[in-house]
This record gives sequence, structure tokens and C-alpha cells, in this order.
Amino acid sequence: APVEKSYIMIKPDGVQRGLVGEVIGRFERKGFKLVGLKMFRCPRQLAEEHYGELKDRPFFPKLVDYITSGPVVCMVWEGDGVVASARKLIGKTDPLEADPGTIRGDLGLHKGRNVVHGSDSPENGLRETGEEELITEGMNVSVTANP
Ligand code: DAT
Ligand code: MG
Repeated sequence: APVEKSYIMIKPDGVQRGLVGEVIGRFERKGFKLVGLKMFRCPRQLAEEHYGELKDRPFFPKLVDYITSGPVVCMVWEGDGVVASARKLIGKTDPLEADPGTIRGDLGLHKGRNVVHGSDSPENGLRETGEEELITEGMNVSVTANP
């Protein structure tokens, strides 16, 4: 089986509030492996595909407006169990219900501005990481700190 991957996206509120380093740092400190990273403005069609499972929910139009409203930082993190572990690090959907110590619990207030996305299953991890060209060649090279 391919190595498990999670698609982690820092949403426009997280980027605007200057939380990119904070979020990336939490995944780095946990120890998962970063294998792709990109900053971009999500096109509307991609946002609608990404959240396709929610298209009949009343908040869907607002969700797509928000996700496309400014730049996002998307990443692919890799490792056994990364999908479930990332969901724990991120916390519950509603930041008011998310536990302290989680990204949403520590850094958010509103369900509609919850800082970060994380894949909800290994299958969706592979689907979502495939939506954008995030993984390029040469990610498995180790570099020593001191030349
Ligand atoms: P999660 O991001 O925790 O996987 P989800 O997949 O159910 O949550 O929903 C995707 C995003 O949609 C979520 O991060 C924020 C938004 N959302 C979900 N439920 C909402 C609601 N009841 N009102 C407003 N926005 C909501
Ligand atoms: Mg979800």
C-alpha cells in the first residue's frame, strides 16, 4: 500500500492572521514528514470539488466563498496513521468545542473560520493530495545540517 498521506490546508483566515508558521510547526514537532507545500488562491471549481460531499448543506456557498477569498497554504504530510493523528492535532470542526491543545481549540472562534483543513480518511487523503500538484520529485533526499 502507498504511504498514508494527509492533505492539510491552512485556510485564508489562518494565512491572514499570520498562523502559517504556528500550524506548520505543530506538524513538524509531531514528527510527520512534509512532502509537498504550496501557497495559492484556490479556484472556485477546485473548492467546489474539494468540498463536494457538502454541496447540499446550507452553508456550502459561504464555505466556497471563504475558501476562495484569499491565499491558502496546502501541504502533504506523510506517515503511518497521519490522517487520524492530524485530525487530533486539528481538533473538532467548531473551535468553541475543540479541546485546548488542538489547533482549532487554541487558535479559533468560529466554525466558519476554523484555520485549517485535514483529510478525514486515508482514501480522501490520497484524493485530496491528488487534486493539486503538490508533490514534486526529489523529496526523499536527506541533507546533512553541516556541509
Ligand atoms: P472538518 O473541517 O472538521 O472536516 P466538515 O468536513 O464537516 O468539517 O466541514 C468542512 C468545513 O465546512 C468545516 O471545516 C467548516 C465548514 N462547516 C462545517 N459545518 C458547518 C456549519 N454547521 N456551519 C458553518 N460552516 C460549517
Ligand atoms: Mg471534513
